[in-house]
Amino acid sequence: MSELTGSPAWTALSAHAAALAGTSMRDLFAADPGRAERMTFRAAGLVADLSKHKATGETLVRLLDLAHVTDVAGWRDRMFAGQKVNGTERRAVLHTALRAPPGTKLYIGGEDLMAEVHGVLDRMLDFAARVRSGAHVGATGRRITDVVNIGIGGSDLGPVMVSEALTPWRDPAIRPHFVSNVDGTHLSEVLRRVDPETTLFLIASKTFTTQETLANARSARDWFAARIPDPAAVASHFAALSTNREAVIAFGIDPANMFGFWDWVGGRYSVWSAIGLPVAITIGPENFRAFLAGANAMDRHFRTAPLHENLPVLMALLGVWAVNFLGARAHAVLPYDQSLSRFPAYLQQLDMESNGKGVDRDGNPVDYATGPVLFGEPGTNGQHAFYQLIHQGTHLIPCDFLAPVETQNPLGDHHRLLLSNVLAQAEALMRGRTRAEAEAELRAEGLKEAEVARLAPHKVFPGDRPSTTILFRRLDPATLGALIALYEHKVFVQGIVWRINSFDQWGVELGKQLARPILAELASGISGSTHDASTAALIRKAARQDTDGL
Ligand code: G6Q
Repeated sequence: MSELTGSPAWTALSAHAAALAGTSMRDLFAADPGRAERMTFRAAGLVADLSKHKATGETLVRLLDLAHVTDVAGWRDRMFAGQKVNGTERRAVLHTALRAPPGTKLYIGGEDLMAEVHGVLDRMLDFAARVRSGAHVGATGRRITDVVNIGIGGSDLGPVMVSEALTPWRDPAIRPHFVSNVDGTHLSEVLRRVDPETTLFLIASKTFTTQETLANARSARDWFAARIPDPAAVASHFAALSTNREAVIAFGIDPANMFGFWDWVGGRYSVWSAIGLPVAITIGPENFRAFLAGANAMDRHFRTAPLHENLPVLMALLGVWAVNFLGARAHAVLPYDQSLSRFPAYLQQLDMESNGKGVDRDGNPVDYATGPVLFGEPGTNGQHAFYQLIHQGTHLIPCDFLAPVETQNPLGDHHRLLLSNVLAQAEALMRGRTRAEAEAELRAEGLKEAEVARLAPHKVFPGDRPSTTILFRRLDPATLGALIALYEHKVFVQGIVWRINSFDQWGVELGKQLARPILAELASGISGSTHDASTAALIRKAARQDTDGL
C-alpha cells in the first residue's frame, strides 16, 4: 500500500464511496432543492455546474482533505513562484508567467523574468502587426496572405485549436495552415494551395531538433528555394519560434526573425509563448492580449480562491473521485460549439501526456489509477456516434459539456437546437430511465405486453452517470484563454494528488529511439538482428524485400 492509498483521507473516501453506492443522483437532487445552486461555481467568465456528479457535501469535504494531505496549495504556490516543480527535468513550470500582465514582478535567480517575457511578447506582437498591415511583405513586395506553421505536438496542437476556435476573430485576408505530420501528404497538400511570394513559414520547435518538424521545414525551404531562388528571400518568408538559437541560425533563419521562449515553458503549455505567433498574426495583437488576459483571470482565481470554491481544484477532485473511487477509466470532453472541434484533441495531449504516468514523483510504481483516457467530439456529432456507450455501455465515463449561450453565427433556431441537446444529454446521463418508466412509455405507444417485456430491457438507461456542464456567454479570446487555463490547472491538481510529475513525457522517447535504426534499415533494406520476428518481418515488407500480399 502506498503513502497515498494508505492515507486516512484515501481510506475514508473508499468507505464513503461504498456508503454512497445505494444512493442515486436522482435521490440526491430529490432530497436537496439547493443542490444545483450550491454546486455551481463561477470563475473568469465560466459558470460550471458540478451538481451532476455523484457527490455530496461530505464527498467534497473528504476530497478536499485529500487535497490538503497531498499539499495541492503548497505545490500550486511553488509552481507560481518558479520553483523547480518539474523534478525529473529539474525545471520550473511558469507558463502562467507568459500571461501575467505588465507590472507583475517575478525574479528567478536574480533575473527579472517578466521583463524578458514582455520583451518577446512585444516583439512578437509587433511582427504580427507588421504582417497584418503589410509593413512586412514578401521578397517580391507582395503582402503575406498565407501563414504556414510547421511544428508538432505542443508546437502545433495549441495554435491549431486556438486558431480554429477564434475563426470569427481572424483577418480573412490571412489564412493559417498547420503542417505537423511527417507524412509528406500533409506538407504537399498545403503547399499546393499557397503561393511562395505571399507565404510566411513559421518553424515552430522548442528544441529545433524534432525529426518531423525539421524534415518538413527542410522540404518547405527546398520548395521555396526552387521557386524563389534568391537566398536573401528566405529572410522575409521564414521565421522561427524556438529556444534553440544556434540551431535556428544553422538552419538558415535570420535571428532577427526568431522569437524565443524558455525551458520553463512545456511544449503542451506553450501556446501562450512565441508558439502562439500564428494565432497572433491571424487574430491580431489586441485579441491575442485578450486571450492571455482570460487565462490570467483563471490563474488569479486558481491562486486565490479558497480550495472549496476553486473551480480547477473542484473539477480535478471530482475527476479523482470518478477514477479512483467510482472506477472510471475514460473521460469525455464534449464541446457544443463547432469552433471548439479541436479542443478535445488539444486536451488529449494536455491531460494524457501530463498525467499518463505509472510511477510517482519518487520513481515508485503507483498502486492506483492515474489519468483517464480522454476523448471527445463536438456535439451534436458525437451523439450520433459514441454517446450510446456513454449512456448504456458498461463503462462509467464522466463527461464535460461545454456550451456558449450566445452563438458566433446566428442562424434560425440552430443555437437553441444545439443548447437543447447539450442540456438534455446531461440530464439523460444523470436521470437515466428506469424499467418501470421504459415499460410505461412502451405501453403509451400502444404496444402489446409481450412486446413491452421484450423491448423494455433495451430501453432502460442506468443513469447516475456524472457530468459537468460549463456555460459561457460566447467563445471570445478571453473566454477561450480562461477555458484552457482551467484545464491546465485541473490537470496540475490531479497530478499533485496522484503524486506524479505532470510536466515530463518520457513515454514518447522509446518509439523515437527505436525508429532511428529502423529508418536506416528501411533505406538499406537489411533488417537488423535485434528485432523480434514480427518487427523484422514488417520491416522487410515495408522495405519491399518481401512483397508477399502487398
Ligand atoms: C509537449 C511535448 C511535445 C513537444 C513536441 C515538439 O509537451 O514536449 O509534444 O511539444 O515533441 O517538440 P519541439 O517543439 O521541440 O519540436
